[in-house]
This record gives sequence, structure tokens and C-alpha cells, in this order.
Amino acid sequence: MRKQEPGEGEASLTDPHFRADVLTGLAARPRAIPARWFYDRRGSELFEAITRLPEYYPTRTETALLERICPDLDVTAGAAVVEFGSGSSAKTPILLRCIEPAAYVPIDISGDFLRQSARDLAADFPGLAVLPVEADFLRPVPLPEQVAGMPKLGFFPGSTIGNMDAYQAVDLLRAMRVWLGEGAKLLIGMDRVKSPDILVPAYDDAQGVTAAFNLNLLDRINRELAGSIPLDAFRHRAIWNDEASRIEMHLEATSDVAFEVEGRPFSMTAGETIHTENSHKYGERGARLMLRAGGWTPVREWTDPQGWFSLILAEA
Ligand code: AVI
Repeated sequence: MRKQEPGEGEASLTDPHFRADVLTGLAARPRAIPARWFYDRRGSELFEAITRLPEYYPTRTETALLERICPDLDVTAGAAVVEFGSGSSAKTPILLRCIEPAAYVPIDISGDFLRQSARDLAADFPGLAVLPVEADFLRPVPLPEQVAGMPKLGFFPGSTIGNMDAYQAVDLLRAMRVWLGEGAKLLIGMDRVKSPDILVPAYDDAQGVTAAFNLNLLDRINRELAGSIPLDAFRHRAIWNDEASRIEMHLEATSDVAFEVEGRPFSMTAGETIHTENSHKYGERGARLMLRAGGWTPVREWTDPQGWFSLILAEA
């Protein structure tokens, strides 16, 4: 998922898309608000804290896996690495160090943060052309002219694709194929199906950081959309939906509750939920099938010793 960074929350104070998604989502049945709205300033800080939790295995598992397999990545010299939703990824330097590309194109919606991390990377990797693109990669992304003739490696880590439904995921993979062009490669991180005993605590940790991350959405609605939602009338829920192969996050009303958002009245009964996130988990075949549906041919796949997370290299 694309992350907003410190200082950026202010920009969304009047975001009409946030307003529309919240008002429509609260009126819908079942009630649902897209997960992209978690990432205001506080939400981004909480997400960073989540990635360091003992229960949240994906970040450290993928980072260790990338360190291990990076030398095996067969990427042509002089390539351009294009990272989708670069955020504050600590994984990028690992890839840049072992591939030694000619150019690095981080794409992120968070302009200030994107420019800052591009400056830091340019300082750490002298000789590398760092060409940030401020864009929402859910819309068409124009790549910089400087990388036009270069072989491309798309990088989409973190199992961010899991936060999309299958239709959105396939659409995005197809769009990436068009943007990166003929002969491109894609290195994508995908979280694997595993026991709910591992999955549920990863999204409902003992310290309550994920609960705070989820509840922060209500706080954001109160702050930015003149809401009167009583946060103490809601609790965080993380549920494994086996049929849909995903962790679902919900905010559950613990009592009957009435509140307003931008002057509109809403009421919920005890036990009713607002669905706030899906995090899909993939089997080996399902992951490959989705890549193929998105126009990519998987060529290599690596996983950690426990088989919890996979990195897949695919060709256009
Ligand atoms: C950003 N995304 C891949 C995270 C995930 O695991 O689905 C978001 C997250 N939600 C709760 N914890 C982490």
C-alpha cells in the first residue's frame, strides 16, 4: 500500500476523494472504507511501527530473502529499476547494491517524502541516476525520458498487491507491463497462505499497534471530516477469511452508537463493523496464475525457509 509520510497528512485535509469514500463507505452495507486512507501522518508512523513488531513477519522475512537471493537476480547491465510505491522502503538499497543499475525511478504519491528519500539515495549511490516520479500508480504513470532505451526491472515489494482485490491487482499488473515495456522484468513480493495462528497475531499484535493503526482511521475522520465518532465505542478486529484467502481488518461497534460525519447522521448497532482492509495471501499456483493474468510470465520464485513469503521474478 502506498504510504503517506510525516507532514503529508495536512495535504489531505480537504481531499474530496477521502470525503467521498468515507461518506459512501459508511452508508454502504456492509460498511467499508478503502485501506488507502490509513496513511495520514500518524497512520504512516504506526505502519512503520507495525513493520518492526515481533508478530509482523512480512517485512523482516522479505528483507532477509532479498538479501539472500539478490545475487541470483539475472538483470542486464545498465538497467533501470522502477519501484512502485517506494515509500520509506529499507529494501531498496539492498537491490541497488547488488544490481548496480544505471537508473532508479521511485514512484510514489508522497511528493515531499519521495524527493527527500531520492536525495538520500543519490548521496549513498553516486553515479546512479535517481529520477523520482510523483504519481499515483493506480493511474497512468509516465516514466522519465532518460530511461527510455534502458532495460527495466519493476520492483513491487511488501505484498502491497495483497491489499487489492483480484481485479485491481490484475489491472495494475497489466498497466505495469505497458509502462515498463517489452522485455521488462518484475520482482514482486507476495505473502503466502499460512496458519491463522501466525496470520491473525500479525494483524492483531499484543502491544495493540495494529489496533491503534486501524482506530486512527476514525480519528482521522473526526479531525478532517468534522466527525463525532466515539473511538471508545469501537474495537479492532482481524479475521482470517479462508474462502477469500485474506486477512480482513474491521472496526467493530462494541455498543449501539450514533455519530455524525460532515453533518450527516450515522448509527450502528453493537457488533456491526466497518471493513477497513483486506490483505490477501497467496498459494504458489494462485500467485503465478495472477501474474499470468496480468501479462507476466513467472521465471523464478524464492521463499524463506518457512515458506512464509515469496519473491517472484517475472518477464513481460
Ligand atoms: C501495506 N500492506 C502490505 C500491509 C499488509 O500487511 O497488508 C498493511 C498492514 N495492515 C495491517 N498491518 C499491515
